[in-house]
Amino acid sequence: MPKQYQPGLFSDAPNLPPREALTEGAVVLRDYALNQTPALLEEVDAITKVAPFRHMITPGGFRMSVAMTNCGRAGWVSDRKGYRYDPIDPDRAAPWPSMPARFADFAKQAAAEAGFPNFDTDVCLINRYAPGTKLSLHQDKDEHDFTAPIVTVSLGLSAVFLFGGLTRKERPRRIEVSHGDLVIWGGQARLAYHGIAPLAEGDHPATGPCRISLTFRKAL
Ligand code: MD6
Ligand code: FE
Repeated sequence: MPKQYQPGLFSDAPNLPPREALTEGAVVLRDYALNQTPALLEEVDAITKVAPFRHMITPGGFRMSVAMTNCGRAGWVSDRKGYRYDPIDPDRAAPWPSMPARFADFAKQAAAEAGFPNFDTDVCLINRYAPGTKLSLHQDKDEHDFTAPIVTVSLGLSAVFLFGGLTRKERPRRIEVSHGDLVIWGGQARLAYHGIAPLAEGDHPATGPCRISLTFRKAL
């Protein structure tokens, strides 16, 4: 059966608002990146030609289903020793590709729009999700500086973003994120639990059968 363009996971839902506050310090900006998605994806292509997507190993010894790479002054890496930011790509024994100016400028503008002016990102983690791939609920706490927000950009297939509270007990909200949507969290929400539900099958004109996310942090 040929795969069809996926109009949205909830195609019978009414139009979603361009801006939706999730909690104090966390907001969804829908379509915010839409006019820049071709340029952002061109940068992803250039980065992954140098530092290809790979499946990292968790400290517990499992292969992550999300394929990852990085650009910037360091990259988020996971292996048997743990999680960390490393200025060297361990697969290539070389520095990560540098952060494109377009990435840093875009992240700064988006963070300001969400109420976090002067966001000075130094790391961009690039994730690729195939259908069935998920990212379990977790907190981002490997960064040195929790005063800076996290800015995530969704490209390609839609996904359900899980956004919980500051404890694992709080049941996460399920937010549909589509091509060009941003989720930004910081301030009181900086350590909120979050994740991605298993990706549905589909094919997107911009990415093919996958979702790509960019997550900008200030890690160092
Ligand atoms: C996303 N990614 O891909 C969200 N966090 O939309 C993450 O939250 C994330 O991929 C920490 C480490 C790796 C990740
Ligand atoms: Fe995360």
